[in-house]
Amino acid sequence: MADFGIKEALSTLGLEDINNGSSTGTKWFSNGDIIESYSPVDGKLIGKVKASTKDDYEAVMKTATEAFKTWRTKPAPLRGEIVRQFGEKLREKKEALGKLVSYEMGKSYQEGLGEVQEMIDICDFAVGLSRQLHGLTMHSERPGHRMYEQYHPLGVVGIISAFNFPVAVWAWNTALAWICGDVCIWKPSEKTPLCGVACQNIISEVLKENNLPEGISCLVNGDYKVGEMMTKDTRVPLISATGSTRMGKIVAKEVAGRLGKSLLELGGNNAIIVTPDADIKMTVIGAVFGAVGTAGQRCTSTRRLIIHESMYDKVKNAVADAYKQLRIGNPLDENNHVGPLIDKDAVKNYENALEKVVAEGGKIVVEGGVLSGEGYESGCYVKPAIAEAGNYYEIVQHETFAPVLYLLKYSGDVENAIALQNGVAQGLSSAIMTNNLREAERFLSVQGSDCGIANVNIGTSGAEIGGAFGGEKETGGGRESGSDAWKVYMRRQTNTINYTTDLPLAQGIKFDL
Ligand code: UN1
Repeated sequence: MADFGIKEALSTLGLEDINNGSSTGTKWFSNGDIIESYSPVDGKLIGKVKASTKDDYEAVMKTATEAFKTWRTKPAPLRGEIVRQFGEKLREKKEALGKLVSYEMGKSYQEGLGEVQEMIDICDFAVGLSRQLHGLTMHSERPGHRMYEQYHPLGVVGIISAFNFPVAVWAWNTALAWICGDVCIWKPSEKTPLCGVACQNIISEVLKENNLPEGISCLVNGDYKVGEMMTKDTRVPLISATGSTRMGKIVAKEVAGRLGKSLLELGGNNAIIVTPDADIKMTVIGAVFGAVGTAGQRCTSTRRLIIHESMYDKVKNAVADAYKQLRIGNPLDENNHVGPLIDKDAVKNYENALEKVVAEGGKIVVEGGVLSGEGYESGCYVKPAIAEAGNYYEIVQHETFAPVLYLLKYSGDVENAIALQNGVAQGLSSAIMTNNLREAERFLSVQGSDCGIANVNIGTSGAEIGGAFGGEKETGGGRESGSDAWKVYMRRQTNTINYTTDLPLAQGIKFDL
């Protein structure tokens, strides 16, 4: 099989056969078990990473806590300058890192590049923000008093990220946290540990070149047990966790139990509503990319198409026809649209979902199946499938993290479609395809979509970093990346200064001595 430049990419990113998984910036160590990273692309071992032990974690935490004391005193625009340099390095390494993302995670090379672009974009955004960490000033009710608020950094931010966006989600968090004056400890998914090591190698160059102390950018590796060290740790005021709702509920409970803050970005069950006024061509592109992009493993992936009965057959046939054009295979080969699922467990979940939807009475429109034979040796390649289903089906109520698209029919008004769209436990992304202003505005109104993201004439996935990203209900309520998401990484302090010689009390209370 062609190498697709993987060897070169691994060397550009400073990856070795066996890598230490704990780092405080430029220093590396690790005493835990070996995590092997196999590519879902060809089933080959890419490399190994040594997990972090409790002692490794303690060493990292101690260094991070120390680093915070100096990092927080550096003016925010100077912290922004470090993030600017990081963005520059990412530009240099974009192809190599995009390739590694594609090879270790399985998404298409184009999507791998897109993910690195999201990192670059958030760096640019954070650089600008580093001069805009604004607080408000208020008018005091007392004469000769001044009142204002300011934002201070929180301390050590713990980042737990998922396999599906193995590099970008870390960058969303860490770029903002750094300009805010926080230091970060990142635990990447144990399914994509090399992406974590590669990112740390990139930032370590910037840290070295600027003579920065150890502890600003830290990495730990391992399974949920390492995650637990972070969630239970009172030295971590904020945990930002991305992953399943099941994981999020455990993290939320643990962190809330110690009154820490958590920023949760969990499962989605995203729908596109297709109204009688939809543009079919746009609908097909939005739905197909949404459903099969990243092999259906984005939290924003389109899981449900809610189609008006008058358009139902037309849309169903058009989407099914488009599926015939999909080429499934090595994601590094740019002729292919769909790569593998992350591993064989994911394949099993996909198969279970298809079995379940049929058992519940659903009808298969585009047949699924696991691919085998030449090019599919890893056993992780599956055919994107489409099934007609009911919104009330148990399987439709859950997030199927695979390329399975459920078709639902609605009749009457757009309100009926919105009710179906909102009738699930998750609330991340949503979309409506319509050229009808009334329908679009109703979808966006207070009685409309209950999701964190609501799009008109765009699919459910592929959000830009400039907006706040996240969702409601079982998606966890967190907001990351753009808009004012930076505020989560800081603590707000209200300051009132009296510049008179009297001490008047608020609310006009008299207290004379
Ligand atoms: C995720 O799947 O966790 O909106 C993040 C999108 C991407 C991010 C997805 N920008 O699809």
